[in-house]
Amino acid sequence: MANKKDNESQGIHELYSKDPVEADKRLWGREVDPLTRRGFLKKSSLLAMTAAIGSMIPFSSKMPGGLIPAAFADETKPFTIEGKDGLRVLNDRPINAETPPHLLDDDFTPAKHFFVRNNGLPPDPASIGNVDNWELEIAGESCANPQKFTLAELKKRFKHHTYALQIECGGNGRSEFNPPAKGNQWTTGAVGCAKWTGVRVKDVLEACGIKDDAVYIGYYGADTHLSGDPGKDTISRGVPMSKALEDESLIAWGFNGEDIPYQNGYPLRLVTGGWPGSTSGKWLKKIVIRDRVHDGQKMTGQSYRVPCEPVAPGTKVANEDMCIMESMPVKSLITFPQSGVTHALKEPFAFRGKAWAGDLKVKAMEVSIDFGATWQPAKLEKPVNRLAWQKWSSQLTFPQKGYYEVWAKATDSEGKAQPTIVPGWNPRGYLNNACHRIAVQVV
Ligand SMILES: Nc1nc2c(c(=O)[nH]1)N[C@H]1C(S)=C(S)[C@@H](COP(=O)(O)O)O[C@H]1N2
Ligand SMILES: [Mo]
Repeated sequence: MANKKDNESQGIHELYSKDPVEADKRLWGREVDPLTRRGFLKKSSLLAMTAAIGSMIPFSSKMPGGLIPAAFADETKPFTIEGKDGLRVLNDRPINAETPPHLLDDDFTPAKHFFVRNNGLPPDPASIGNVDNWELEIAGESCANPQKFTLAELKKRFKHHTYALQIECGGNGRSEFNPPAKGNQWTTGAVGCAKWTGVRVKDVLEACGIKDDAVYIGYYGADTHLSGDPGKDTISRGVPMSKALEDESLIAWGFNGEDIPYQNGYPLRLVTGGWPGSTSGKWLKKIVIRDRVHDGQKMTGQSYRVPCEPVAPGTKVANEDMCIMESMPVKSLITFPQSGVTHALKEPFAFRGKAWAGDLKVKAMEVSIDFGATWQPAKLEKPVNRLAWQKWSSQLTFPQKGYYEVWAKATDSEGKAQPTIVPGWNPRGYLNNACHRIAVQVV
């Protein structure tokens, strides 16, 4: 019996990612309506779930079906990346590692906790050499006066700016899509917010002359393709001129007052906060000003694109019906306490987190302890500057002992709120901004 239970709890993530309705049935004997995701927990299913969780569930009648209980949180694979600590490694070639939510509790994400998303192999540290001589080239058909700058020249010639900027991978949350999407199975941790220091993209491009027909920029970095072929780019994406010329778009060398960490683009990177992380080119060598939408590696086809119109899960979508992702959707995390915490019934439960909304601001934050049946407002702080994440906090009490999930929901300045379950399925599994949940045992 004990053995059977072990097997089941080991396979729970796999079961839910394959077929959440079937997972509910097999693990708890629970029947769920596949469309509404609602279904009564029969007495026997409730007993099975209560036994696995180890306590009773006061709001069990509100618990939606097809949703893996947050109590069964993810396990960490042992693997170390130099300069990083406590990250969950998804892949080691190329390196992809995400940050568990409780390690995103700092106002600004420290270097050791900032996630890593590499498409290829970072440049050999030995080849980086003296960074004062690191060259950045500005070119492209819509650049009137192409030029090269060394890092020392960039620092000398242009005004320095520091902004706290939030970067989130477009595929963050991919692991919850069903049918599953190929690619790194990010849960919640492909996001971070650091204080970046550099010069404005705008100042540098204007010094090189932006022609009237300019519509987009594209970047190239010094990392190499996994195949080892020097003729192939790993990734070369960009943003429209309007985003590139914003005050907060930086060519940065500083990260929380220090050099940018090696895995995060040392010594120079582009930072376009609030947009898919893939637009913030690392190990930056070249920016092109384009007279068309940039067509570099991973700008075309289905990469970093979603269906222009919503589609049913599992639909094949033609390339011409896929649109480039721009500003990221509203989202939030509970960063304290860690999921799985035990809490004394008599004590008030204090918790907190971060919220962000792409190019917009977060205007409201709400929390729920009854699986989203009712919501209470949380305290929300202003961002330190545009495109920085916002801190929020809350305190509440539980009505009785048992198993609870604390859910958090952010609403952006245009009134769009996070969905409580996974939003629009898309072939590559981007833009999952479902509410974050943590498990709390009240004793
Ligand atoms: N040169 C280069 N830039 C890159 C990438 C890359 O593989 N190579 N990955 C992109 C993607 S998809 C993301 S989400 C962010 C991740 O930034 P980070 O690794 O510093 O967290 O970098 C972007 N910039
Ligand atoms: Mo990404």
